[in-house]
Amino acid sequence: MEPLELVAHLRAEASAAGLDLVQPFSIVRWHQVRRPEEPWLGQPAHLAVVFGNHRRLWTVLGQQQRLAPVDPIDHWVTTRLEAALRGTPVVERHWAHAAPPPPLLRMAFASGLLSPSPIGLGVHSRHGLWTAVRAVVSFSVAWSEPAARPTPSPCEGCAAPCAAAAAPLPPPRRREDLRAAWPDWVQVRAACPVGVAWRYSDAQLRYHYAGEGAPGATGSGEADLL
Ligand code: B12
Ligand code: SF4
Repeated sequence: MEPLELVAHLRAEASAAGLDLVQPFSIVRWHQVRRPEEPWLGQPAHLAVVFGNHRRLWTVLGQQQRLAPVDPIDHWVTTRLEAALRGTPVVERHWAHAAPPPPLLRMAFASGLLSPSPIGLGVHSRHGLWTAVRAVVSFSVAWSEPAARPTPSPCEGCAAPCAAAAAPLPPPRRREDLRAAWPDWVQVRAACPVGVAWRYSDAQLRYHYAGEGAPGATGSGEADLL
C-alpha cells in the first residue's frame, strides 16, 4: 500500500469508528523531543499516526447495541483500530489505556495535532480542550513533511481563563479526586474560548468525569473515566 493510500485507509476506518482525529507525522518529530526511556516508534523518516476523537465518538457509541461491559470505550477503540491495521506494516502500537501509560499527549504535541495548554491537557486549534487521544501507531513506511508545526497554538496571546478556573482547585492525582469535584473540572475545560461548540454532551461528561451512565444503545456497563 502506498503511504497516502495507507493514511486514507486509516482515516476512513477510524472515522467510521468515531475517531475523527487522525494525524500522520514523521517519526523524526518525535525523536526530536523523545526522552531516553520513552518509546522509539521507528525509523526517523517513517510514518506514525495519532488517533483521537472529539464529541462525535459518543454519538457513534450511542448507535451500538453491544459494547464491552467493562471499559467499553477502550475495547471499542482497540477492536476497531486493530481491524483497520490488519495487513498494514505496523512497527509499534501504543494505546492510551495501556499500563504503564505511554506518553501519548507528548506524541500528540510532536505530531502537531494538539498543543500544550497551561492546564496540562492538549488543546486543538478547532476543538479546543474537547478531545481525547486514543492511540499512536507507527509503520515501516516512508513519510516526510516539514519539521514546523502546521498550525500555531491557540494559547498564543490568550489570557488563559482555563488556568484562572483551575487555580483554586487542588491538582487531581487520582480519579477519585476528580469525581469529588468534577463539575469544577468541567468548568476548567469549558473556560477555553476555543471549541465551545465542541463541548461534550452532558451524558458524555457525566460518564467521563463521574463514571455515571454508559455509552451505547443498551446503556449499561462500567466506566472508563478517560
Ligand atoms: C494518569 C492519567 C490521568 C491522571 C493524572 C495523574 C497525575 N497527574 O499524576 C488523572 C486520573 C488525575 C487524570 C485526569 C484527567 N485526564 Co488524564 N490521563 C492519564 C493517562 C492515562 C496517563 C498519563 C501518563 O501518566 N502518561 C505517562 C507520562 C510519562 O507522560 P506525561 O505526558 O508526563 O503524563 C503526565 C500528564 O499526562 C499528567 N496528566 C494526565 N492527565 C492530566 C490532566 C491534566 C489537566 C494535567 C495537568 C495533567 C495530566 O499525568 C501524567 C503523569 O504526571 C493519560 C493517557 C496517556 N496514556 O497519555 C490520560 C490523559 C492525559 N488524560 C486525559 C483527560 C481528558 C483527563 C481528564 C479530563 C479526564 C476526566 N474526564 O476527568 C482529567 C483532567 C482533569 C483536569 N485537570 O481537568 C486525556 C487528555 C486529552 C487531551 N486532549 O489533552 C488523556 C490523553 C487520555 C485520553 N484518552 O485522551 N488523567
Ligand atoms: S483558555 Fe486560552 S490558554 Fe487555555 S487552553 Fe484555551 S486557548 Fe489555551
